[in-house]
Amino acid sequence: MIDEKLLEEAKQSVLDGDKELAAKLARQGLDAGVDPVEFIEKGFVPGIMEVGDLFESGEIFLPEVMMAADAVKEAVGILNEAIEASGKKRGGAAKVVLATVEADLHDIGKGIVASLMVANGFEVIDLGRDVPSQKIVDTAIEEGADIIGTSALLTTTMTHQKEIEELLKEKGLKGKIKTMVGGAPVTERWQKKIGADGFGENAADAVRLVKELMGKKTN
Ligand code: B12
Repeated sequence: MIDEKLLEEAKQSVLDGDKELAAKLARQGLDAGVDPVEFIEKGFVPGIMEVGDLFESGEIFLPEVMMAADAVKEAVGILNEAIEASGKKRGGAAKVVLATVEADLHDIGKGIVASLMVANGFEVIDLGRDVPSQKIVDTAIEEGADIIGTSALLTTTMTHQKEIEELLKEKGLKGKIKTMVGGAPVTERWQKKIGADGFGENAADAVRLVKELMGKKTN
C-alpha cells in the first residue's frame, strides 16, 4: 500500500508539469520501499490521464501537455530503472521487438511495457518511437525475435499496426513471429480486425500476453 498523500502529490506534480518535483517524489517513493509499478500506475499515470482529459475539453493546451509528459517521463524513468533492476535475470525466455509506430511520438506507455518485460526476464529490443513498419519487421527478422509489440496512441497511426500484419503475411512469417498491440485507442476488436495475435490493456497484461503467445508459437 502506498501512502495516499504520496500518490496525490505524484499526480499533482504531473498536473503542474513540475519535472523536478516528480523526480524527487519518485526517489522518495523508492527510498520508502514502494512498489514502483504500483507507484507509476496509481500516482503518475492518473496525472497524465487527467491532463489528457483537460486537453480534450480545451481547458489546457499542448505546451502544458508537453510539460506534464516531461514530468511523467522523468519520474517513470527513475521508477523504470528500479523495475528493471529488480528483474529476474532468466534470459532466453522470449525476445520481443517493441516500438511506437510511425508518425507517433507517444512513448510513455511503451516505456512502461518495456521495463516490466525486462523485469520479467524477457529480452527487449526497444526501437523507440516513430518507427516505420518495415524497420520493425526487418529488425524482428534479423534479431530472430519471437514477438513484435507495437504501441499506437493516435487513431491516425493505428493503421501501421495493420501494415505490420501485412508485411509479415507477405514474408510468410505470420504465426512464426507473433504480434501484440496496445495503446490508448487500441482495443481487442481492433486486434481481431487486423489479425494481430494479442491485445494488452496495460503493462501487466503485456507480460501475461508474452507468456501466453510463447506457448502458442508454431516454430
Ligand atoms: C502525453 C501525451 C502527449 C505527449 C507525448 C509525450 C511522450 N513522450 O509520450 C505529446 C505532448 C508529445 C503529445 C503530442 C500529441 N498528442 Co498526445 N497525448 C498525451 C496524453 C495526455 C497521455 C498519453 C500517455 O502517455 N498516457 C499514459 C500511458 C501510461 O498510457 P498508454 O500510452 O495508453 O499506455 C498504457 C496502455 O495503453 C498499454 N500499452 C501501451 N503501449 C502498449 C504496447 C503493447 C504491445 C501492449 C500490449 C500494451 C501497451 O500499457 C501502457 C501502460 O499501462 C494522451 C491522452 C490519453 N488519454 O491517452 C494524449 C493523446 C493521445 N494525444 C492526442 C493528440 C491529438 C496529440 C497531438 C496530435 C496533439 C497536437 N495537436 O499536436 C500530438 C501528436 C504527436 C505525434 N505525432 O505523436 C490525442 C489523440 C486523439 C486521437 N483520437 O487520436 C490524445 C488522446 C489526447 C486527447 N484526448 O485529445 N501527446
